[in-house]
Parts: sequence; structure tokens; C-alpha cells
Amino acid sequence: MTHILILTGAGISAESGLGTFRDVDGLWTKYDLDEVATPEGFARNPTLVHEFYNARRANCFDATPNAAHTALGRLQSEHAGRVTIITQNVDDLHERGGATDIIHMHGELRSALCANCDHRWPAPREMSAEAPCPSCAEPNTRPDIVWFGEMPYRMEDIYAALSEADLFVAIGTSGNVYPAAGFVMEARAMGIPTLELNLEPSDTASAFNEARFGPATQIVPGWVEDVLKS
Ligand code: BJW
Repeated sequence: MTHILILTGAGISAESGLGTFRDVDGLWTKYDLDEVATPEGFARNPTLVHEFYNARRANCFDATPNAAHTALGRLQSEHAGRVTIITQNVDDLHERGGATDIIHMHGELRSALCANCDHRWPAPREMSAEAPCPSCAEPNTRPDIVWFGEMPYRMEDIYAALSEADLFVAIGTSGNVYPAAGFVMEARAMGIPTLELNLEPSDTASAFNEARFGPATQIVPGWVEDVLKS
């Protein structure tokens, strides 16, 4: 029974109306990533960072999963082997699309984190720099998001899953951000077949054994259908 390891990025949620980062109208063309996605930016202007993530959280809560998310949920419940989903996305559309045990390596919009005591709790729709931590009461609360220069979450679980995988599939990610962009090379080094599903060839496209290009809502359900038939 095969173990399929799937890495997803912003492209899988694009057709749910959530912006990607590096496409022509992506988030990094409108916001300075040094100001909104680094610990230094948060230290300089926590209000600006909270405003950025409050807007993203509102968009996320109002969005609905698309056919690619629900296809992966179906794959997890119907595939005879194991299916591990690692997402770089901070939205919860995989969970709402029926998938379970998602590894959110870059954190989650629905979680809040105390920068003082590391306590986590469900984020309110609107967070603010002044709100006290419910555990230690310090007004030092932040979105539970992995910013540039910070260690992504659950790396041990990720490398353990990678070492046990029979197929590595990357969906809707540009291959710009490490360590996620390096997973394909690590899979290749372990002799694991690799597949890219993306709108267009990513920056790491040449590292994949196979590829299917097109909108996620079309190519992901088609690939899932093929896996379940095989
Ligand atoms: C569709 C579609 C449709 C569109 N259908 N497809 C030099 C060399 C190597 C590394 C570094 C370096 N200098 C610094 C670093 C490290 C740094 C890094 O990688 N920087 C690069 C910019 C070079 N990385 C870090 O700092 C990370 N931490 C780290 O490395 O810790 C040390 C460590 C050491 C050893 C082991 C492990 C760790 C942390 C990275 C944190 C990233 N954070 C962000 C923002 C926070 C989350 C948020 O606000 O949402 O995460 S950045 C942003 O990029 C976000 C994303 O998760 C991430 C990846 O983006 P993604 O998902 O690929 O989106 P896009 O927009 O880039 O691509 C979308 C794709 O979809 C495109 O290909 C489209 O074509 C496609 N698409 N529509 C299908 N309809």
C-alpha cells in the first residue's frame, strides 16, 4: 500500500479567492514582505502586521474549499494506503474540504500565539497588539504564523513522513521558499518518484519526474481519480 506525501501551496487556494504571493497580482506585489512577514517587521509595527493578518483571516473565514481541496479529502479517505498532507498555507480550506491531520508548516490564521509564554489559543477574527495573552496576561500576542527567518513547524514529522513516502506530489507552490522548496530534491535523493501539479512550471519544475499543468480545480480532481482507479 503506497504512502503519498503531498505538499501544497497558495495555488491550491487561489480559485477559492485567496491571493497567492508571487503571481502578477500576488500579495508580495502589494505588501512589503519585510514589513509584514518577518519578526523584525512585527517588532517595528505590530499594528500593521495585525491589520495584514486580520484582513487575510477575514478572507479565509469567508472563503470556501474548492474542488482541489475536496479531492484531496476524498483521496485521504478512499486511498488504501497512507496520505500525508503538508501545507504551506495558513488557511483551513484543507480541513473544511474533508482532509484530516494536516501539517501546517507555516502556521495557521485560526491560531494565536503569545510571544511571551508560547501559549496558543483560537484566534479571534480581529487580533490586536494590545490584547493580553489569556494565559500570562502580557500584551505580546501575535498571529501563529511562521515568518521569514523563523523555523517552520513540525520539521521532524515532515522528514519522517518524507523518508517513508512512495510518491511526493507538490501542488500549487512556486518553489521559492525553503525548506519546502527543497523537499523535491530530498525526495529525489531518496529515490522517491515526484510529481508537480501546478498552473505553470514552478522554479523547481526541472527536479520533478512528472508534471501536470492547469488550474488546481481541474488537474487535482483528475489526478485523484487516476490514483483511486489504479
Ligand atoms: C496555481 C493556481 C491555480 C496560481 N492552480 N496553481 C537563501 C537560500 C535558501 C533559503 C534562504 C535564503 N535566504 C533566506 C532563506 C530562508 C527563507 C527563504 O526560503 N527565503 C527565500 C525567499 C529565498 N526561508 C525561511 O526563512 C523559512 N525558515 C527557515 O528557513 O528556517 C531555517 C531552517 C533551516 C533548516 C531547516 C529548516 C528551516 C521560513 C519561511 C516562512 C515563509 N513564510 C511565508 C509567509 C507567512 C505565511 C503567510 O503569511 O501566509 O509563507 S512567505 C510565503 O511564501 C508564505 C507561503 O507559504 C510561502 C510559499 O509560497 P507559495 O505557497 O509557493 O505561493 P507562491 O505565490 O509563491 O506560488 C503560488 C504558485 O501557485 C505559483 O507557482 C502559481 O503558478 C501557482 N498557481 N494559481 C494551480 N489556480
